[in-house]
Amino acid sequence: MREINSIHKHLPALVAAVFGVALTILLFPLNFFRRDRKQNLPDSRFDERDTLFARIARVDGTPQYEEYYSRNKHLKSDDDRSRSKPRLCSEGTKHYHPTYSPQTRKYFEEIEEIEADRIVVKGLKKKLEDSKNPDAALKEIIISLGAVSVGYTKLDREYIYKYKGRRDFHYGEPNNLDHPSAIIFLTEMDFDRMQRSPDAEATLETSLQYHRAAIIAITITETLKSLGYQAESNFDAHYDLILPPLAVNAGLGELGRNNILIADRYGSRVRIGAISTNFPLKYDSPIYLGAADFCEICKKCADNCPPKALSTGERENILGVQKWGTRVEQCYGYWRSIGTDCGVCMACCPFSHKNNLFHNIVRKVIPLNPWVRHAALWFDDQIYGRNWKGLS
Ligand code: B12
Ligand code: SF4
Ligand code: SF4
Repeated sequence: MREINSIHKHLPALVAAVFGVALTILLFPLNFFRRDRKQNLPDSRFDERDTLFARIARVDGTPQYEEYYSRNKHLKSDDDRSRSKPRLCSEGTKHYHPTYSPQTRKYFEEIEEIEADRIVVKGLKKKLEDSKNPDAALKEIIISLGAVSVGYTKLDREYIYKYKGRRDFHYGEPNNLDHPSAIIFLTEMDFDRMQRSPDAEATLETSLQYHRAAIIAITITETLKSLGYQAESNFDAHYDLILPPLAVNAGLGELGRNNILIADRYGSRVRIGAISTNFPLKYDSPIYLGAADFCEICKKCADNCPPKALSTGERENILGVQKWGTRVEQCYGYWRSIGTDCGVCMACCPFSHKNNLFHNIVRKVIPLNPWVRHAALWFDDQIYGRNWKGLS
């Protein structure tokens, strides 16, 4: 009897101890002992002419078309097939929407017309001239223009396209950009609109954020030029740079299985904009979110990608870099068959959940160890489901 009383007396302490030990094991910060997994640089520079959008931009009968497919015969039939399908946002495509699709087109067309506002540039120039810490002031300015994150990084030449190729007039020109640094920033894609992926509303959000990112990049470029520095903008269809790896180096996130950036607090639900420059900048360092480690067990993007364009397997060596690849023809071919830019792999990623207190606590513990990642994935599957439904 005395023994039972004694157990009863000590039961709360015992339960607390067991719970404490379990919690310590679950939250043990194994990442503390993690050796830095530094990314290799790609072993060659990428030719912009080989990017999918540049390939699709070629027009049958032009010298550029003939030149490209004489060197890349194996790509011709796939590309011709994609080109023969209706254009994105066209009437008659599966996900055409009478309001969103024309609006999306209009936003994309307007991006080509964007010019920096001279009065805004004058004000920003003064702000940077008056600042004791222009490097930090520039970050504040970029956030005030609508970005959610900004980072600075050295501009490795491996991330500058070797040749230009998106438009016929510069097709095949060597890209001689030699700026030492890059300013990389992110704009957030609206959570609710992205939940509609692959519907037209998600593509509208793509166009809106491309628009916003272009205004920011062009405004900052003009401001830096007005201070006497060199600068070039990178935004939709106007790229010198491969952006996701630069965003990783600028400390904005990690590369995921979905082959795009998983950013801190926003997951993949971001657009990336950039300015290359010789403006003096203090570089940021890459961060560890546990995201790529989580990708090893998650695979949600690959399982839910409608044309199965993402890998469910191990990372591969792609041009000297260990990463998961994308079957780009499958991805883009699917876009042309439905008339939108899909976006399921951005929207369904558990890291893309809303930026709120609950999800941010989970984001904080995910880097700790593999047990937390398994638990987080199990809860994610229970709460949000494994199969992408979106809101459509
Ligand atoms: C061409 C292109 C496409 C093509 C081809 C993609 C491809 N993998 O090549 C298609 C049409 C398929 C496509 C699809 C999409 N795209 Co896209 N695309 C681009 C574009 C214009 C060029 C990319 C490129 O040069 N690819 C050729 C080579 C480099 O590709 P790769 O070897 O597969 O390398 C990829 C990654 O591994 C990474 N990378 C390359 N080298 C290295 C090295 C290291 C060390 C690391 C860590 C990473 C890394 O960057 C490449 C990104 O595509 C970029 C803008 C830009 N300038 O970066 C946007 C861009 C990558 N796309 C973007 C997005 C969001 C998408 C989509 C989700 C569509 C959508 N709804 O917006 C899908 C996702 C497809 C996927 N899961 O891969 C965003 C990514 C934002 C983010 N969160 O990271 C970008 C940055 C546009 C932007 N300004 O925001 N895209
Ligand atoms: S959905 Fe899962 S596997 Fe895909 S990028 Fe996000 S975390 Fe990684
Ligand atoms: S955009 Fe859609 S089709 Fe392309 S990789 Fe992502 S989920 Fe797959």
